[in-house]
Order: sequence, then structure tokens, then C-alpha cells
Amino acid sequence: AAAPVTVTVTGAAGQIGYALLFRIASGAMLGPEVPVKLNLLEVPQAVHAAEGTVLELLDCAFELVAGIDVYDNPAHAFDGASLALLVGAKPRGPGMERADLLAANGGIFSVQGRAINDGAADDIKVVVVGNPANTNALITAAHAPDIPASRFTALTRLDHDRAVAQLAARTGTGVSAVRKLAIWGNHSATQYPDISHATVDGRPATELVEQDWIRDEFIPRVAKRGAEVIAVRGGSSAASAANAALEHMRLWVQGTPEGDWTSMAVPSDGSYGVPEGVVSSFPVTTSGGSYKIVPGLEISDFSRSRIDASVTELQEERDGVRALGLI
Ligand code: NAX
Repeated sequence: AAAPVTVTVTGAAGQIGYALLFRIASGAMLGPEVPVKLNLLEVPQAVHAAEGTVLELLDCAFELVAGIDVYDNPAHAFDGASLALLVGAKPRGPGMERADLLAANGGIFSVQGRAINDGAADDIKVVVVGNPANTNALITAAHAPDIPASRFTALTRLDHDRAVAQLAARTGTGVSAVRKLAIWGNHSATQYPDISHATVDGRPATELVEQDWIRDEFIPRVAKRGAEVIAVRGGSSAASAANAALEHMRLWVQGTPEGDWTSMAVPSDGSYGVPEGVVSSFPVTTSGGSYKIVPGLEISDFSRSRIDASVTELQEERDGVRALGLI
């Protein structure tokens, strides 16, 4: 049998953690052949609740689970980790300014970055889910100088999946007919869901929907979908976020299908005019455990202005954490 892969999940007692852990344990992320060792990280006051989730994980008798441990110490939780899903973050409280939020999360992600640097496996792959996800990934990478920055990514696959679902519904097709959709920029309301290169059943999506619909309905609906879920469900996206985080990792490890790509927020290599180092979402293909930003796409003036607006926001976030001494 294959050796177990150590997977660290932070925020394990939260609602995304609850939706995520059972699916990882069932083999949905790494496949039915790969045993997993689960390392759960929580803050001390939530360790007890995480231990409750462990009771339920054990009660599933998942054959692929090679062990589960709960920690409140990041150094222990990331020891030997090959995959890390950083879900736990400090939510914005009442009256909290953006700088306060960045500072609170800076404290969390700098410590976790150091722990990953010191203890994780050489092939560590990190996805940050906790918001502000792109900038939290930047902070984490900055505190792990011995690990290539490219290993630190942030989640925009949820935005990607939301966009695929909206386009499929509009064109009256199934989601599997939609290819090559892209999310650019920040996981925030400024993100740019881009269908300019997308196809639906092999036909260019731009021939099937109106520009007005793209601009006035599709883009804002995808970008504000998180708020829509909160308004209707009375709680923020949890199972869909967990599913997307799992897909992000599954595709990174197992590869994107021929003729399609995914969206991942990754440290820019300067592609498409996004300043180097900024953690921005791009269309990427994956294979053999690494990813590549899709090269050579034509960018329209409309796309250019949308990408620039979101990247400007990311640069402001980067300047903010730099001013706080967090990177
Ligand atoms: P919850 O509040 O239910 O759970 C968060 C958990 O993280 C809590 O149990 C908390 O104790 C734990 N935590 C806090 N600080 C920690 C630390 N330093 N180490 C370990 N654990 C820590 O939030 P949930 O709904 O699960 O959402 C988690 C994060 O995902 C939030 O930051 C949220 O904004 C973000 N999201 C990101 C999305 C994305 O697409 N990138 C979409 C969904 C979600 O909104």
C-alpha cells in the first residue's frame, strides 16, 4: 500500500472544516488508493470541538485514514505535511478596520508560514482559504523563505465553479459543457470572472450570451455570490467552499483535464502585466504536481481594465501588510 500523505487542515472546528474533512478522509481529494494522515490545527479554545469532529471521523471507519491528530501548536500540526489547507482565519468583527483585519491575520499566517518552513515536507503544497485569502497567502510565503513561493496559493476555484454554474444555467447546458473559464485577480468583489476564452459545447461562450448580461448580471452575481449565499442561507458558504478547496488540491496533485484549465491565485511571475510576487488569480493548467499560468491569451480592453482594477486592490493590500511589517 502507498505511504500515507500528511494533510494539515487549519480551522478544523469551523464550518468549512466540517464540510471538508470527511471528504478528504473518504478519498475524494487524493483518490481511492492514497491513505491520509490528518493533522488538524485549531486555536486552544476550539480544540475540544475539533476533537468532537474527530469522534465522528472515526465513526465513519474510513479505510484510507491512517491517523488523526488535533493540535493547537502550528509547529506540530505542519510537521511532515505534504498538503496544507489553511482555512482558519480571523473574521472581520464589528467596527474592525481593514488594517486591524490584516494585522490580526498577519499574526496567524506569519506563524503558520514559519512552521511550514521549518517542518513541512519538501513537496509541500499550500492553499489559503481564510480571508483575505490572496494576501494571507502572500504573508505565509514571506515567512517561509526556504520554500519556493510558488507553493503558496489561494482559493479562487469557488469563484470559478460559481461562474461555470452561472454560464451553464444561462446557456441551458450542463456544467460539463463549459470549458476554459477564468477568474482573474483577488478573491473579493473586484475579481474578474472572464468568459472571453470560454467555450460551451465547443462554441465560443461570447457568441451565446450578450455583453450586457456579462457586464451587468454575470460578473456582479459571481463576484457577490458569497453575500447572496449569506442572505439566503443565513450563513456563509461552507460546503461549496470546502468542495472548491478540495478541487483546487485535487487538480494541483492529479492534473487538469486535457483541453481545460482551472483558476488558482498564485504568486505572479509577471504574466499579463500582473506585478511579480502579487498573489493573483490566473487561469492555470496543472500536471505532475506543478501548475503553469496559461500563456498567450488575448486580453481585450474590457478584460484589461477589469484585471487591472482587481490587481490594484491586491497591490494596496500588499502595501498595507508591508506597512505593518508583516512581509
Ligand atoms: P468559521 O468561523 O466557521 O471557522 C473558522 C475556524 O478557524 C474556527 O474554528 C476558528 O477557531 C479557527 N481558527 C481561527 N484562527 C485560527 C488559527 N490561528 N489556527 C487555527 N485555526 C484557527 O469560518 P468558516 O466559515 O469555516 O470560514 C473560514 C474562512 O474561509 C473565513 O476566513 C472565510 O472568510 C473564508 N472563506 C473563503 C472563501 C474563498 O473562496 N477563499 C469562501 C468561503 C469563506 O468565506
